Amino acid sequence: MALTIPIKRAIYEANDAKAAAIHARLAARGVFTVNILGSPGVGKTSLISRLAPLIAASPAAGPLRVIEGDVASDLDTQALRALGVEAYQIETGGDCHLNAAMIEGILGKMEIPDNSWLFIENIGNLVCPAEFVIGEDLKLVVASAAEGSDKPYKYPTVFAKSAACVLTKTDIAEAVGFDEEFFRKGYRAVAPEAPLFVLNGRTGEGAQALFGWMLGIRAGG
Ligand SMILES: Nc1nc2c(ncn2[C@@H]2O[C@H](COP(=O)(O)OP(=O)(O)OP(=O)(O)O)[C@@H](O)[C@H]2O)c(=O)[nH]1
Ligand SMILES: [Mg+2]
Repeated sequence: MALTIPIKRAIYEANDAKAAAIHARLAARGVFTVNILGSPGVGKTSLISRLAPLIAASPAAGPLRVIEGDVASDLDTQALRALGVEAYQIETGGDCHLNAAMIEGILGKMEIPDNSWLFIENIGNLVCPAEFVIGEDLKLVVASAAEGSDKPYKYPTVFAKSAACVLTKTDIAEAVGFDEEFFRKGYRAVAPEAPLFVLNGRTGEGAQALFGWMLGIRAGG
């Protein structure tokens, strides 16, 4: 224990410094970086695929680049590329979160135009990814009806650190017994000021409201 704490602190401090340098470099070129967090299968890639056409339809808002984080496979990157999205894969080979060094590595292989949106889909996990900054302007946490209504109570850190929550799969709320009021109460307790957007990742319903909010935040609102 006495040894573990200083080592952990050193890991966080080294990561924080690298992430701050990444953020400074990207922000200087007007790149807006969003770290997308949430459990496996919650709808993170669906969210990106729903926002991508809205971004493409607003050329003044800047182009989109995506970094996909997964323990293994490039399935999400291939799915996004099939939609015409420029996506790049990080395979962690076992690590349960992305860190700043991984982002620095992949950025060296990417061409990111000035004023781009940079979406980074983190590893599906509600715990570790919340502990590592990776150069983002903001975190977005995705939660789904299928995971149950109690997630903000059980994993408060990721909800508290995110600028907004996106709730997916409410179309199957009844089938899975999701109590949206209880979920909202828990979320409100850990993130009193942050908005909650409902998104159907299959139809795209709700994506416009989320995108409008992101545009406002990016513009400094
Ligand atoms: N019914 C329903 N299904 C959804 C919704 N959003 C996503 N899905 C489905 O949920 C499954 C997982 O979605 P993904 O977007 O791949 O989830 P993910 O969070 O990127 O998954 P990982 O990258 O594996 O962590 C897919 O079959 C989607 O079609 C939704 O709002 N409603
Ligand atoms: Mg995914």
